[in-house]
Amino acid sequence: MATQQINIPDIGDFDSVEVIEVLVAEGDEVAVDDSLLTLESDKATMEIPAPYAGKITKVTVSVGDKVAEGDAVFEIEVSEAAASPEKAEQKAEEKPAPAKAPEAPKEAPKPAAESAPAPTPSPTAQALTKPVNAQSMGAASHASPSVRAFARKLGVDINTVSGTGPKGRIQQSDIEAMIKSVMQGGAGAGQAQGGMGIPSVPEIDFSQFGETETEELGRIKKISGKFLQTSWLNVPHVTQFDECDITEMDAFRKSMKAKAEKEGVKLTPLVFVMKAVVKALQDFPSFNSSLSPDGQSLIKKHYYNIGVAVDTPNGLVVPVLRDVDKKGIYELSRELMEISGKARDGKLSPKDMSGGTFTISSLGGIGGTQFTPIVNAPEVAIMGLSKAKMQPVWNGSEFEPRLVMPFSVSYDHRVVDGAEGVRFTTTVGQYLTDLRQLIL
Ligand code: CAO
Repeated sequence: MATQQINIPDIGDFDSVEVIEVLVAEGDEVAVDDSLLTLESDKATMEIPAPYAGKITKVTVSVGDKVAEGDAVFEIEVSEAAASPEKAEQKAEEKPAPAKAPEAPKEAPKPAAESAPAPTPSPTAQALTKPVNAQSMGAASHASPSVRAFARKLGVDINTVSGTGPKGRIQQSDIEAMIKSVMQGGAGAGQAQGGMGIPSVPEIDFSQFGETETEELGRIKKISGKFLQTSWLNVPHVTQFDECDITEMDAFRKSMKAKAEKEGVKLTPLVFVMKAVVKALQDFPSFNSSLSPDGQSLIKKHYYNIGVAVDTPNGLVVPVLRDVDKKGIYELSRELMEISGKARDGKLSPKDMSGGTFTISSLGGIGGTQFTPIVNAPEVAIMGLSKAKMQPVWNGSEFEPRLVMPFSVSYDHRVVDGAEGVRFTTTVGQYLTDLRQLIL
């Protein structure tokens, strides 16, 4: 074993070039041609390859240092095989370019123009993709200097990009695909994906498998899709499932149905749920809040506007019923009928859909046992109602037939913790089981 010093080789006309990446750390094993350093001048970026195989024993250079030809940057304990003149010769033969004499590496690294497209990985470039040490290589993001420069120019953190090249090497097209997916996700998605590098879904020509037909999404689906994706990506969701006994509530609702019809309204469980939810929001104010844009504080709202997801032929819309805490069951039923009718006729104004503090998505009229609704950000939580069914419930001495409604609440885990989440659903359930509690 012999220790050799690694110096900056001939780097052309540059005499003071900044180190922008140190790709190895002390203790790393490297092979000949593995990339050790990336340098960047105002004209080009270049990688300094290892002239020997062995173990790095000393790193004398850091990011931000300026280096010139001849500067000592590493010490390496050269492995037997590479140190042997026979093997070294053999290697030089195997890798005609760039050939490096162990004693005095003179081969100038190839500068890559910043705007140059990503080169097709050559055998040498592929060798660079071998992870020397994943930790010291900044999560082992393998990319050529020109691709790194391209990423930097566009403000993309290379470590967040998934490479599709050989051995996971990042190519210019990977960076372009990432930027494209962020742009297609809209402004919100840009915020959501900041630094997360969510890879795009591959484009597939489905016609190769059978006949297809392309139908453009409706306007509402296009708009709501962006909001849903933004929320899905921004909000760490937790969904709490629960169920409650609504036997008494439904008996009451049915007993009031005829009277309600005379008032010109149709009573469904949803309006009772709205009242129970508002009471629970008053008990748990964080569910009626929004996170400040910097994520550092909670904006608690002292008004209770409930958004109701309405299924329309054109897609999902969420009109808002205002001041639900101040309104009675008939008034709410009337408003719900009016606003859902307006939604189905495509006549909602932006004002009808703004100012919500909490949303309810009721699929109970259709079916289902449970589902995970997506928070209507910047609200903090959303409730999903599923279909109530008669079930045998043990009352302590016997099974009784009871009407049980499953429901779920998805919430932003940055705002609500799990214990609070289940306390909220338990409280809503208790109010729905015994509506008298709503007037206490
Ligand atoms: N369990 C059992 N039955 C229920 C129920 C529940 N949880 N919720 C409603 N029902 C019953 C109603 O009582 C009514 O029956 P009757 O006519 O016998 O009284 C029937 O189901 C139909 O109710 P409805 O759906 O017309 O009325 P609603 O007040 O419950 O809901 C509205 C109104 C606008 C929310 C609803 O029509 C709607 O659009 N729901 C779909 C919402 C949606 O798509 N959400 C998904 C969002 S995520 O993609």
